[in-house]
Amino acid sequence: MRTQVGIVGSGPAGLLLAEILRCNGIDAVIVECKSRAYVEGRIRAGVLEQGTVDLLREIGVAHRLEQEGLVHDGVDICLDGDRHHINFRELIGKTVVIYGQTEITKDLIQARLAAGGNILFDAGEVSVHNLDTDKPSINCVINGSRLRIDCDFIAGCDGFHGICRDSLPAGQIKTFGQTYPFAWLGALAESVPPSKQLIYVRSSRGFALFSMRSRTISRNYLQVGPDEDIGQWPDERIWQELAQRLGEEHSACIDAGRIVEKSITQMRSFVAQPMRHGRLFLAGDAAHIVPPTGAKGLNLAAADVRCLAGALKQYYQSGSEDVLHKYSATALNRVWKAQRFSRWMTSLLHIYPAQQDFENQIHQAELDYVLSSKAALTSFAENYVGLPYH
Ligand code: FAS
Ligand code: PHB
Repeated sequence: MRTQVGIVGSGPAGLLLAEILRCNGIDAVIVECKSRAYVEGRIRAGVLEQGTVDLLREIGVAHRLEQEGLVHDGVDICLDGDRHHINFRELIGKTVVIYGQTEITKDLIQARLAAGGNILFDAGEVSVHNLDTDKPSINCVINGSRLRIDCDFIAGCDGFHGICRDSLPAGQIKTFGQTYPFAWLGALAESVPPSKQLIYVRSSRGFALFSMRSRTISRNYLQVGPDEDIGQWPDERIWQELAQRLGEEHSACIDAGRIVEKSITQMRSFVAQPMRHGRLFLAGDAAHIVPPTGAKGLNLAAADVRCLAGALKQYYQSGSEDVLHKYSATALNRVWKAQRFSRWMTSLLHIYPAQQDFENQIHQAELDYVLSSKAALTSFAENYVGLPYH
């Protein structure tokens, strides 16, 4: 098979890149190791920056988002029972939209298939080759047959556990990162969210987050130990702990409905740089991971592919590789700022192990200060809604 851009991975990064390229007349093939049902069934992010919404609108994939997305003018932060609303619209005139990553994935897959694009699901033995030449290729097994896809370029959009980042020659890439002494237990439930706002909670028992997917579907999170066993968390215990952390004054509004999915997500910060080697370009979680506190993971993936698609468009229109050569530095400029904000917000809201009591006091004082300072709240708002694109 021959294509202009071979894409490994059909998560948000791969799907969004393929759709932007298609809108610009650039051919792509997506190779995905899982099934369509598996990809569409993954429960992940929920908050979209305005830039991500604008991008989906530009490529004509925002119809359902316009109908079902929930525009939020801010978030609530609850500190030991005291609740504060941070109004982004008042502070900086911007908002965010709540719309599940699952729905974005479904919308993008439907748009691609409806336009005659292809996604090679259930691909086995995926590997990438000849990255240092102008004829890179993707090898895989589809329905038992070996396939080689000859490309001009390859986009590694295969997430943190994919094969593209590890296909770069040893020593060509530097990685940075840290893990956190806690994880998130996420629960998706058929229940009316306790508030129209997202509520981030810092309590002596640990962090909690009350989010949503619609007015009748809630998506809630609890800080748990890094090695927590989900089997120790029956639904009743999850609802009880959420209520205890939110505090007596506000927890009366909690609707303890049926939990339809629960899972534990490890917390890490990770960056691989540069995000390019030869004709292979990394985008999204393949290149970076942020702790989900700041709701940046999906939005960073969108920013990466917006940048990469622009560079590929210039190449195919003019033959110039100037913007392609700048891709990694441009993307990393935004990635590191999102890393900073995500780690900072995680530190403010989570309780670290007892041996870090001094740190916990500092974080509490910092959150106290942020909630009392318009300047600090404005900075929080600028970062949460998404910094301007480069
Ligand atoms: P993805 O991981 O989404 O997609 C990569 C794709 O590549 C997958 O479909 C995978 O099957 C495929 N793939 C992997 N290896 C392959 C191979 N060898 N060959 C072919 N295909 C291969 N972000 C937030 O902002 N808020 C959240 O609340 C949040 N919660 C999360 C919870 C979990 C459990 C996880 C893992 C992540 C969460 N994230 C969250 C981050 C998440 O939303 C990512 O940032 C987002 O999925 C990034 O999209 P992609 O870069 O496309 O990577
Ligand atoms: C979510 O709804 O999944 C969500 C919302 C805000 C976050 C993280 C996750 O900071």
